[in-house]
Formats: sequence, structure tokens, C-alpha cells
Amino acid sequence: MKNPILSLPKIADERGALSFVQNGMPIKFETKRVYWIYETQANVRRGLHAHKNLRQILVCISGSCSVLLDDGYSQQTYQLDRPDVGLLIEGLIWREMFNFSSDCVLLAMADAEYSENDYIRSYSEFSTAVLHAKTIKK
Ligand code: T46
Repeated sequence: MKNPILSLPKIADERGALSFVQNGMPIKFETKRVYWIYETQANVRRGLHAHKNLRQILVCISGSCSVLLDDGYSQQTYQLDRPDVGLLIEGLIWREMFNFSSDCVLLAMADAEYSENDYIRSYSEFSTAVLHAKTIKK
């Protein structure tokens, strides 16, 4: 799995700090949708799905949470707790978000509008899709 951590620009002065994502900074990414997850309950797990085509950048703009990424071969968990760090999720990746702090606000920038057809919500379907993608690549 490629390193998904993006170091976002941070402009800090005596007034505070400002971070941003724009096309080409830090990666080429066209945002078509922004959503945010908040008021999360302790001990919940969200996500538990993959996307067929969606690219997303997640930024924990307040508090903290953990994000597990699984490409069908290996899993890696990332702790998001800084507003100047993004997590790029692209390709066939199963994701789970958990360990939400009570003040967590998880911002997501996505390169497509919401479409339930783009979701794979069963892990076995995800595993089949990973194998299929590998066969096509050969
Ligand atoms: C993802 C992770 C990181 C909409 O109507 N519009 C939207 O733009 C989104 C994102 C969701 N919804 C609806 C669909 C469900 O009825 O809101 C409800 C909750 O969505 P979901 O259960 O998919 O939420 P999470 O937190 O499990 O997953 C979300 C995103 O859906 C997903 O793309 O990668 O955050």
C-alpha cells in the first residue's frame, strides 16, 4: 500500500494557522463534494466499506480518530489528530474509522458526488473485487 499520508500546507502567524488543499497542493485533486463526520459516539465504527472509483482526502480538523485501510493484502491503521495532515484514500481500499474523540470532526473531500452504486459494503464482495482487479492487471 502506498503511503497515504499527505502533509498539508500550514500557514501560521501570530493570529493562528491556516491549512488548505487545492488542485496540485499537495496533490492533483479535484474536489466535487465535501462532507464531515461529527458528534460520533464512543466505541462506534464507521466506514466498513470500499469504493469502486472514489478518491478522497480525510482531514481530522478537530480531535482525533483512527482509520484502518485495507487493500485486500495488508492492513494499516493511521491516527489522525492534526488539521495539517491528510489521508489520501484511492483505489480499492476497505476503510474503517474508530476511536473517535468526543470533539472529533473528520472532514472529507471527495472527487465525485455521492453515489450509493460506488460503495462495496460487503467484505467478501470487496475481496472478490480485489482478486478480479489483480487478474485484469496481469
Ligand atoms: C467514506 C467514509 C470515510 C449522503 O447522503 N451523502 C454523502 O455525501 C455521504 C458521504 C453520505 N450520505 C448518506 C449515506 C448514508 O445514508 O449518509 C449516510 C451515512 O453514510 P455512511 O454510512 O456511508 O457514512 P460512513 O461514515 O460510514 O462513511 C463515510 C462515507 O460515506 C464514505 O464515502 O469513505 O465516510
